Amino acid sequence: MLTALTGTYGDRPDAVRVAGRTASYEELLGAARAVAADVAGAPAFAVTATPTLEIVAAAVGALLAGVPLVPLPPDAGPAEREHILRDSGAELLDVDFARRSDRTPASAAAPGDPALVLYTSGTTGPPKGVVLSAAAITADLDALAEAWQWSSEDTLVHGLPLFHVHGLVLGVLGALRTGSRLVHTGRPTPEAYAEAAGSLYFGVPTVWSRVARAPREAAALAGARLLVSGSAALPAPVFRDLERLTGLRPVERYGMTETLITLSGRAGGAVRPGTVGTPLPGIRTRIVAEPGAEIGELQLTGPTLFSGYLGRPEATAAAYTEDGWFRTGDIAAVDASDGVHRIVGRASIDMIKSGGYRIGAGEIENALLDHPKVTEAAVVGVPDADLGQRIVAFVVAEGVTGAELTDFVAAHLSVHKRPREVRFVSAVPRNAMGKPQKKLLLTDEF
Ligand code: MCA
Ligand code: AMP
Repeated sequence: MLTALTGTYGDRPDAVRVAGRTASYEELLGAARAVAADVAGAPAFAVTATPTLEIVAAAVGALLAGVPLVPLPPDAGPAEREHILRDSGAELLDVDFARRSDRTPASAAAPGDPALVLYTSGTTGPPKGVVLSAAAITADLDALAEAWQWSSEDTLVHGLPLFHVHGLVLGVLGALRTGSRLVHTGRPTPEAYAEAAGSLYFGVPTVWSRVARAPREAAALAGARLLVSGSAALPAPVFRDLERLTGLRPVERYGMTETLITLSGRAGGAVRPGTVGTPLPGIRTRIVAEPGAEIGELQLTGPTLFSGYLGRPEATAAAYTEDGWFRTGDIAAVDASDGVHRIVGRASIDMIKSGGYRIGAGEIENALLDHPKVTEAAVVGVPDADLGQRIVAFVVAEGVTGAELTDFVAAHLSVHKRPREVRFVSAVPRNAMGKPQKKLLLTDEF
């Protein structure tokens, strides 16, 4: 997977730049070898995934040693950290980029062995560990390199978090696979994107909508070759604003932690706003719809799929149909004339996408119910111009403020999982079975 580190494309002093610090491939390899020596033989290891050269060295070290890396969200509170460490059995490693080794430890790892374990939300319960093999990651990166004509001539720029597929797999391992220079801007701000002078840019829709609202910074991207959006739906007005300001039509792609990226528009191809392109090489899709309907659940198969949820064989089995197709839980439609896919929505109201982060309503509800003053809680995603959806919590509670509850969730789980709005109600509407009627919460009455 690490062709750039084997000398294929030569070396350069600024091969990898993360939040203002640069390293050559040789320096990165030396630091990664030291990590590999530290973790060799362990079942897994964890690193706090602050955007730094250290997390890049940890990801490379994991691959060299054949030991899966568990990247911990840097904003995770104690409950989330403890859950991830306990569930994965990983020990937390402190990486020092200045420590170098010139020897790669022997590893018996095979391509199908776990390389990464990424924690992601379901609709209920705590996050599950998604096990990704080196083989799945390599298949995905090669398919994307083909789709985007991504090569060692490129400078990839992004500022996405390094504990999810988008930032870590595409944004770091993708650069090391293709040999493109990497500039991680620390934060995904319009100013930092403009300054970085890249040829290829990655962003979630919230990032692109902020770029589109900063015309001067957006104009600085006109020299790029390709702008790629993913992790949530790119609103058509943002697509049009970007095209007007940069002269580039952004390419949208679709994926999931469990499947990696499976659908994408092509560099040089015709892209239409609101569409996510066609299946990548090796991916097959089908739409499972009610008779007569054109939209239905998107299901897929292919070499980029995960190896399973760590330690949860039932949850893994439930993610597949009886005939072996992965159920995405997304509702989609396919244009019969050209095979271009459109994501229409999600099957479950309990899966929220906010700022490109996937957040399960049940996880937030459980956190709120852990607060001594809260007796009932129901969480929904409400349309939001900046975040796509924003988390709104409806709670029954006395003697506590909304800000206190927001801080409580931010501190216990993650800052990015905090409700952006808390509404106090006298009761959560429920059906005869006692199940919350969340659709009612989205009406004006509440
Ligand atoms: C505010 N802050 C608080 C609180 N309120 N901190 C603690 N407690 C509070 N109550 C602070 C934060 O610490 C932070 O401070 C600042 O407010 C801003 O935080 P936040 O509001 O969360 O940031 P944002 O500006 O809303 O973030 C927007 C974003 C972010 C940058 C677009 O959502 C983002 O990085 N999204 C990317 C998600 C992603 O990569 N998803 C990929 C999933 P300070 O600024 O001081 O730190 S992988 C995937 O989906 C698949 C495979 C795919 O298709 O890609
Ligand atoms: P995650 O596991 O965090 O990667 O979230 C995966 C989910 O993000 C998918 O199931 C979709 O709901 C959503 N998603 C990713 N890319 C897109 C896209 N281009 N358009 C719409 N939804 C997307």
